[in-house]
This record gives sequence, structure tokens and C-alpha cells, in this order.
Amino acid sequence: MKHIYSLIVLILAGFMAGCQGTVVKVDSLKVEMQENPQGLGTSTPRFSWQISSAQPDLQQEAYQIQVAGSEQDLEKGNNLLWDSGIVSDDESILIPYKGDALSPREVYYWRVKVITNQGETAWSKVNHWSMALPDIAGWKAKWIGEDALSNPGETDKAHTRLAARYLRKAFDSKQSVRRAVLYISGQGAYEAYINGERVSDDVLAPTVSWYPEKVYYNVYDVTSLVRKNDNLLAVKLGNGRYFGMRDNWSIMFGLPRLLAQLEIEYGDGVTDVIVSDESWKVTSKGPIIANNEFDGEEYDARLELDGWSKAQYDDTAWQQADMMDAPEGTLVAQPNPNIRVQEELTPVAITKLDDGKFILDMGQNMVGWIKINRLKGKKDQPVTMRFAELLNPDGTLYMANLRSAKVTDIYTPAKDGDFSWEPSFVFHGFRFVEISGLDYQPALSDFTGRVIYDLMETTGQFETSDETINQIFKNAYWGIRGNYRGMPTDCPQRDERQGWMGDRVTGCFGEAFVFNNALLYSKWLQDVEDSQSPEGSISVVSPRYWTIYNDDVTWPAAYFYAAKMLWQNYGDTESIKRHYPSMKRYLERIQQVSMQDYIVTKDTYGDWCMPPESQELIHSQDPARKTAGAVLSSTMYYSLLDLMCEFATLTGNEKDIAGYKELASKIKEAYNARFFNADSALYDNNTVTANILSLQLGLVPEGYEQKVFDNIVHKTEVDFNGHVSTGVLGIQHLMRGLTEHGNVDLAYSIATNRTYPSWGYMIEKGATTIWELWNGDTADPAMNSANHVMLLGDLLIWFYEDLAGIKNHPGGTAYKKLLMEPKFPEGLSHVKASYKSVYGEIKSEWKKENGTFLWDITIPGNSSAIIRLPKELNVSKPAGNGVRNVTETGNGIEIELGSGSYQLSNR
Ligand code: RAM
Repeated sequence: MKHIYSLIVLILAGFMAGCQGTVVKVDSLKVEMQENPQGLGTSTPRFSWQISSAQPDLQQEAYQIQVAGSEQDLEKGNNLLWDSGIVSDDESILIPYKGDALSPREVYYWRVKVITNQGETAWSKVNHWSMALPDIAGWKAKWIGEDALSNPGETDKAHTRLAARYLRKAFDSKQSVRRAVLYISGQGAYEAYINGERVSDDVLAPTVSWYPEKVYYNVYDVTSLVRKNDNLLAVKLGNGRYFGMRDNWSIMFGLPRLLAQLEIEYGDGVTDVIVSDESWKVTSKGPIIANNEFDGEEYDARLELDGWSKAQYDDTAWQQADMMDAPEGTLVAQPNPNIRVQEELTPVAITKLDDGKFILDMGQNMVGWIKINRLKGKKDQPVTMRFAELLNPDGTLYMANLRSAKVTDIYTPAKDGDFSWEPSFVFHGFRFVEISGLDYQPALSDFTGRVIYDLMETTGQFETSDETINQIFKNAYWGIRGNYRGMPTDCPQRDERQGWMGDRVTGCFGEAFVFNNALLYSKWLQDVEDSQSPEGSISVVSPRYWTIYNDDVTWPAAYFYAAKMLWQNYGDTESIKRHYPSMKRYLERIQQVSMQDYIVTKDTYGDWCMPPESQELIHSQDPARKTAGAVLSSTMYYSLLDLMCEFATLTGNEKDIAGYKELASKIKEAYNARFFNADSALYDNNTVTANILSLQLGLVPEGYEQKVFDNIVHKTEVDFNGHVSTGVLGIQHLMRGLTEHGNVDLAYSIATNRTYPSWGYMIEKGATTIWELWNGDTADPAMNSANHVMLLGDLLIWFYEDLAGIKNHPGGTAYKKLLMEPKFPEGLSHVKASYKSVYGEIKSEWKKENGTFLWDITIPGNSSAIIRLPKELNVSKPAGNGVRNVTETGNGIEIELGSGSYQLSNR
């Protein structure tokens, strides 16, 4: 009999079981979530690893970690700084160091051995990390720069304009070097060289921060670059966010400045320290005559300083470096990776316009810049590149949505002939590039699109039988990485590019499936705290380059939600612990200034960017479409109290819980009294947003959930013809909400719509990223970016959790225990997803075709999953290695699986 419970479970990995001794491997060794990190600022680094074996159901039972000051000591077991001994524990992520005090600057070596239910591993390979400088005491260097606007046209007003600073210091290294480490912070951005070689591939370093509170420095091992005798340390300084792009007080901190300390250890134990001080030389008369993140970079090759970054160079024309004030903020070793070029694109087309300009099409809305591989230049004749996301109907660049950003890179050749070039201190958000100043048609291969974002691993792949969903995923992938630059930004192209909090409240959870964004987000939460006012207000743009203390809830909610995301997705509780007091202060502040009779009355942005009544509008003016601010704020505040109860338990603040609960129940009561109509089961003016937030955030009175849900469905189907009607807030819960309450088909049709408003409509109109507005093709250009991620809402979470079934078990974190319960919307026949969790790669691929159901699952070592499938699929009791438990329930089957690869089917 083919069907009735004739499941075959192939435990692919299990065939080998029992034949011979199992080899259990331990690898993917990380310290503070990085492989061999340099310059850690924490005294208790945390260790993580992954285990794997060819047999299923691999579980860790104990571990042993050893740490020593040298590889030899570690291998011999001598002079260990920490030997954890055998610790009975199944935890393999973020285990804190508990050994002797670690010294600043030092390199430490570590290894781990794991005891599992399948035997013991050998010692892992040896990995290492190094420590940062001791806080202030470690710094002998002084902040230096050029303390004047000394070139023609330079200004700190309006569109600021300033040439890059070039700094150099010759030094002598007496002997051969055992170890050389560069500690460096250049504000706003720097590029460092030793003997002409870049010290790293990082670009636009260091990471951004709220400089009055914090200034980050980087640590690089440069041993291989320092040689015996004559050496040269050189640094190029750009404006970054320090000498800001516009003369707003909160984005203009001062002229660029450098702090650098190169510490050299020789073979005989003698050390040398080269520091930034008055002995350095500086000039601003080099080729980068202007650099401004909004406006672009101008490079005049006639001013090139040939060989300036190498020892043999005559710098007598340069001036002595000026001493600069130290930025106010505390100097801290940067915890998150810098930005890198992580992909290169070749343009797909080039078109000549009537006026002789050329338009390059990169085929993709991307973020970064154009590297000119080779062009034929004419002496003194600038080649100009301007960047835009879209074209006008006549084929020219569409610049209207860039507002005041000039986005123009200019290269002026010093002589006739070939040149190559790329900028150092700017980036653009663009698909199209206009090139002027060439009198011949260049080739596509003359250009490379350099794609930049914070260095991080791509963790997720996602593909289905539906092409619209696949393209949306691709657009999201490009949009997300295009907006990671030391902070998650709203957009990469116009004169804004800020860390707008509301854009990420639930988005950050979805993003975490696709990218390992843990270090970016934990650093950003520090920016949020650094930007908090003494009264406890949170700036909805953090770091607060625009200081906006609204004392409302919906945007600042990202502070709480992103902390939860770090816990849920990575098992990292550090941010919650660190920020709990500031979060609490914020909630108290709102209670004091924005709450009346248990309703949070204050709201600034509404359900931002909902589809308006007319295609030209940015914001709806129609009261029937708009959700009341108090509905948005009160529901969201209520959800924050829920989160705080969890956080309080985690951080040992249980005493706070009763207060949160009491406040929450008063809010719920007041909110329902004010906004809920029990007869119709509608909230306020019955927008989908009002109803879905009330439902999903837990405010609906018991027994009314189904009715409220039915209203959401009715309204969506009847009034909006099965289309989305929400803005940034409603969309955060829509897809999961519809699915959880039993209407995955409606969620699926919203996800696959190609008509307005929908993500598919954007694609229909040629989008290769996600737009800021549902009506991005017709609305006023004043606020109309083609690369915003906020309208993704909970879509990616829904892709992974509901379509692929990759989801934490309730109460579980970091995917150590999964609840895999995919939903099968009508019309979708295939989903293939993978996600590299901190335990290893999870895979889920199901196919439903002509009555056949096939599901391939991979669960990484030291994790497990509960599988739930509905009765209709006729999937029966599996057996074999790795199958821990099978239960038939009224509705279907529940299977508990240990790690391994499995195939479930009804064949
Ligand atoms: C826009 C930003 C951002 C949004 C705010 C309220 O200017 O681009 O996406 O969060 O406004």
C-alpha cells in the first residue's frame, strides 16, 4: 500500500552507523563570534564551536577548553591560563572565559575537546585571538591632523567640502620584527599603509559611532609589513561622518583626525612604539581634493603624491602635523567588523546619450562605487561619474529622489593616456552611472561595480517554485546588505543614510536568516544607548547624527526587539544585560511624558508609508486608512512590557516583573475600553494595522481573537482585493499573523501579487531592491528611495519560519531546538531553504507534486527538531537512528529528530 502510513525514512547519514568507530569533529571555532579576532576589548571572551559526525543524533555531553599564551604551551598543556576541566554541559556557544586575568595586547591560543553521545573528539585545531590596549592608559599616541580649511573652496558650511589629509611618519626598525600591531582610529575614515601596502582590506574604517560618547579604534597585526631598517607608516584621512556632509551641528564634529600607535616587538624582547604626534608630516594638497559621503569624491591626478606612502619620498613641502583635540567619546576597541568590498559586478549595458554622455547599467541596484579599470583620459579633462537608481523616460539619470546629494565622482587626468581609479571615502546607491568627459565609447570591462557592506557571512539561501517570491528574496538580499554600514541605515543614496530605528523593528529578525548580523546589531544597540538623552529619551535616528527625541514608541521599539533578536537568533544575551537599565529608563520616560490614563498618546510617524488613496501621494490623508497614533503606540508599548518581563528574568531583575505585568494589564484594559468595539470585534476605525497589531501583540480580549482575525481577512479581501493595506507597522505582523490564524493562502497571495500594492508590483516595475513606498513608481520624489528595507516587515521571517519551517521551538533560542512545521499554501509546490545557524547549517527542502510529498531536512550537530506535519500528507511513523520520538496526534504526526539528514515522504 503506497499511502496509508507507508513512510520511508531514509536516514541518509545513518548508513554508516555501527560499522566502525564514529569520528566526531569539532570545528568552526569562534571567539566573540569571530574567527581569530584581533583586539578584543572584553575581559571574558566567549567561545563557540560546532560539532558534527557521520552518524545522526549527535549531542554534546561535556566540553573542555584550554587557553594558553603560546601555541607550544597549549599543545604541551603547560602554563595554561585556563583549563576548564571537563564541564558537563550541552552548550557549545558563547561559553565565557573563566581563567586567569588576560593582559592587554597579548595573543592567546585556545582549543576545545568535546565529549558526545558518540564518543569524544580529539583536541580541536588551535585558534587564537588578541586583546586590545588597556583603556586610556595604553595610549601614548596623540590626535593629529591638519587644523585648517586651507584649500580653495573648502568649507564647513552647507555642502561641506574638504580635501583628504595625507599623513606620514618614517621610522626605523632596528632588528627583525617578532610582532607588530597597529592600533588606529582615523575620524571620520582612514586608510592606513605600511611601506606602501594597505594594512587591511577594510574600507571606510572605523565603524561609525556617536563620537561624543564613543570612538572606535581598529587593531591590525602588521608583522609581515614592517621590515628591518627604513619603514613608513602612512595614513589617508577622509571625512566620513566626523566632518559631516552638511553643517548640521550633530553631524559636524570637526576636521578629520588620526590616532595611531604601532607597537613593535623584536626578537630579543625589546619593544618600540611609533605614535601619532607632532613629529608626523601632513598635507591636504594631495589628489583627493574633496570627499563627501553625499556629494562624492573628486580626484585630481595632477596632485598625486607619487610614493608618499613609502619610505623614499621627499616630504619637505609637507607641514608638521597639527595637534588636534581628542574626540569627546571614550576610545573603545571596535567590536564589529568593518566594511569590505564583498562582491564585484560588471555592467550589463552601456548606452550613449545624444549629448555624448554614456549611461552604464549595472543590472542591479547596488551600493558601493565604480572602479575604473581602464579608461583613456586626456590631460586636464575631467571624467565625471554621477549615480542614480533609476532612469528618466528619455534615458537620462533620474536624480530627483536624491534630494541634495550630488553623488558625483570626478577624476582629472594628469596626462593623456590610460588610467585606473576608484574612490576611497565615498559610496553611492545606484544601478545607473552617467559618465561624461569621454570622447569614445568605453567597454563594459572598463568598469567594475564594487559592492560594499559590513564584513559578514551570508547565512541563508531561499528558493521556491514561485518566481515572484524568489525575486523578492533576491531584492531583499541586495537591499539588506546595501544598508549595512556600521549601522543599519534607511537608505544608501539620498542625503539621509541614517540609522532610522523604525525600519528594523522586526526586519532585523528576518535579516538574521540571510546574514550573520549579530555583531552589527549588538554594536548598533550601543549606538542607541550612546544616543540616549539624560532624561531617557531615545533618538529614533541612532547614532544621533539627527537627534530626534520623539518620546514615542514605534521607532524606539527596535532597541528592545533587536536585543531580543540577538538572543533568539544567536543565543547572545549580552545586549539585553548591558542595556536593560536603559531600556527600563526609556519605558519609565514614556510612562511619564507620553501616557495618559494608560494609553500611550504620543506617536510621530503613524503607520508610515501605507498605500495612500492616490498614487501620487507619499502619505495618506484619508482618515479611514490611517491608524490612530495611540493605537500604534499603545499596542507596541504593551509588547515592550512583554519583552521586558523576559529580559527581567534573564538578567536577574525578577523584582521588576510584577510592575510590568500590572502596567500591561492596565494598558490592555484601557486600550480595549477605548478602541475595541466588542459587537463588531473591530479596533478603532478598523484598519488592518489596528486589528493585526492588537491581535498579534496580545491585546485582544480572550474569546474575540477569531472574530478580529476574520475582520482582518474580510477587510483585506473585500476592501483591498487581497492586497496589503498596511505601512511599516502593520506589515511587521501581517504575514505571520495571517498564517498563524489559519489563512496562509491569503498570506501567500499577498506575497505573490504582481499588482499594486505589493512587493511583486515593485518587481513588475523593474525593482531589483525593495522600495520605500508601495507606490514608489508614481509618488513624489521627495521621499521615494528605491532601496529601503522597512516594507519587508515580517516577510523574510515568514519565508523561513512558515514556508521552510526553520523556526526556534517556543522558548528555545539560537535554533538549538527547532520546531519545523512548514505551511503549504495552495499553489506553492517547492521550497528549498538553508540557514547557517550558530550550531551549523539547517536545511529544509520540500516538494509537493502529483500527490507525492518529499521533505529533506538537515539538522546540525548538538541541535534537534520537533517536526509537525498535517494528517493530509499521510506521513507515517518513521523509525531508525536519530528518530527520537514519534507521536500521532489528532491532526497529524509529531516527530522528534536529533541531528542528521533525513528524508520524509509519503511514497
Ligand atoms: C524617512 C526615513 C526612514 C523612516 C523615517 C521616519 O526619512 O527614510 O525610513 O524611518 O523617515
